[in-house]
Amino acid sequence: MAGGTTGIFVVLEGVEGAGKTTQVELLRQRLERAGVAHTVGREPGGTELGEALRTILLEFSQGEILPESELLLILAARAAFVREIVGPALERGHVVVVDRFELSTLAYQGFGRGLDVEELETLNRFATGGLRPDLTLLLDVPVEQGRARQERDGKERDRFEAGGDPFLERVREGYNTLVRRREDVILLDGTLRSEEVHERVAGLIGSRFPERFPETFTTASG
Ligand code: T5A
Repeated sequence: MAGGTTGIFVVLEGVEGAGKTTQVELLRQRLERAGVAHTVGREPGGTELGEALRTILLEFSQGEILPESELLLILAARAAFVREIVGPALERGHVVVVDRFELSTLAYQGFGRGLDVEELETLNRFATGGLRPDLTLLLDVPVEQGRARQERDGKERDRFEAGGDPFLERVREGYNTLVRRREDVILLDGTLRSEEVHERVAGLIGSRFPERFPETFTTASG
């Protein structure tokens, strides 16, 4: 288990509009129905400091944020999130489900912004104190499909989305490179219907950690 604790740490990843938030919510509902103690969160965010930094990261418009500064703001939020939320929840034996974590940093700040990926891994370890997810599920959708979903919602472009398609294409390719390097990251087809993606997510988690979930967790609709 992550960091020698008793809980399970699961992360949802993917480009904008891949369906992470939807899947975190469906999973939260299913964990609740199954009576499994859980904590959900998102990055950047999850703590008072993290949410304040999230506002800067997504909305700052008074000038440029350099990639190095962006990285350090993200890591500052992560350091708080891990120590105040994730670590204590894992200690209590919770299943912790998080919308984005360190893989986002490698994909966005590494492959997207061009910072050195190995250096990012070192800095990530500093921010997390070495805590790693037990399982990361990468929802893959084409960039234009993710954007179309957001446009359908009327969502305004944030500072990352303003990077445009070439930036987001590098991020998506980065994710797909990382998934080939990492055994703890599993690729899922995010273009399927939400309910279908959810059944796959629940099935994967249930079969990966059978000791933690009642059998009903993996059967249809939990
Ligand atoms: N960031 C973050 C970094 O650069 N580095 C880091 O280390 C970290 C942690 C956070 C930003 O921060 C950056 C990356 C991000 O740009 P965010 O708002 O948390 O921003 O992330 P977004 O990806 O922009 O969030 P979205 O909410 O837009 O995307 P989701 O969560 O992937 O998508 P979701 O679930 O909200 O769905 C979007 C729409 O699609 C529909 C939903 O109903 C919704 O309308 N949908 C589907 N439609 C059809 N089929 C499906 N399977 C669907 N799933 C969802």
